[in-house]
Amino acid sequence: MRIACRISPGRKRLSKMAVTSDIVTEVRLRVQRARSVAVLTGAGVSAESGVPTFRGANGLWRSYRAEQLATPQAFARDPVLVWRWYDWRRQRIAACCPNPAHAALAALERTVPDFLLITQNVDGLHRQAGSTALVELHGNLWRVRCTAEETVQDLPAVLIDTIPPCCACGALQRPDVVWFGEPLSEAAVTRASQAAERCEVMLVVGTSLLVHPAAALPALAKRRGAYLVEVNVEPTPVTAYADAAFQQPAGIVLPRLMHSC
Ligand code: BJW
Repeated sequence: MRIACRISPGRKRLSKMAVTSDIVTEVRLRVQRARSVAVLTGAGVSAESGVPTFRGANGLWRSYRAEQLATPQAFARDPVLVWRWYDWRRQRIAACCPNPAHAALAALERTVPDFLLITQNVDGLHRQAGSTALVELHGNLWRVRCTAEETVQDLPAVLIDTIPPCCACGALQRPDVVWFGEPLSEAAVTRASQAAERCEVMLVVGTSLLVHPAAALPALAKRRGAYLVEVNVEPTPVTAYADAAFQQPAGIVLPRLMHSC
């Protein structure tokens, strides 16, 4: 199998085949030897499961405007519209299964003493694949939160009877996700930042790195001396300074990189 890859400026360039096997071997060794590994994932890691990404050709934002759906203002204006969109997405995701990329990351967790998977995804597929050292920075689509009491509840994988759903206290329930302009959980950001600061290797997988504060984590890790590996089908702002960048689907690259870990 051939993996297209780039190497960071300053690295000695080898022939394409040699670079390919060399860089795969180097990444494997770095990961095997690391005491501390952090992984940042985005929608691309679930793309091969059939979950739409946000941006790009088939991304959700192509058909829906983010500001009409993923903001607190949108929810205040039209909770029914926002809930219908989330219910539709839940139904889509309910039909999806974790793919080999999710599985490879769940397996990696079991081999690294200090491991954290930081995901921006709300689909729950990492957990379904068996990941437990996990921070869901943008929440989880399978939970609802009362807009008055802030209590959080799990949702079943069926269509919601009454849209918008209400809490026993009478207030509206909302999806337990982070919308634009809303703060992320402080505990989640602290855990993610600390993992980025101390990791020896960071894998950045399937994210466009356009949304903050998650987008700042790879640069933080790199500044603290981490070896940075990117896996994405397209270039991103990190590609230029990653130590290794694989421009192939995560479901192909990750199992290969983790093969002998
Ligand atoms: C594959 C693949 C395959 C495809 N294999 N790869 C600093 C600078 C600038 C702006 C800001 C800043 N700080 C804050 C902001 C504002 C804002 C922001 O970042 N805006 C930018 C858009 C400019 N950030 C916020 O508002 C955040 N809040 C905040 O900072 O609060 C501060 C505050 C403090 C105190 C009081 C009040 C506020 C919140 C951000 C919340 C983001 N929410 C969403 C929706 C979640 C719920 C839902 O799902 O409905 O999160 S938006 C959406 O984008 C979602 C994603 O998690 C997030 C990131 O997207 P992701 O995962 O990168 O997906 P895509 O589609 O963009 O990319 C997919 C990638 O996969 C592509 O690169 C493909 O190539 C690749 N790919 N197939 C490998 N098979």
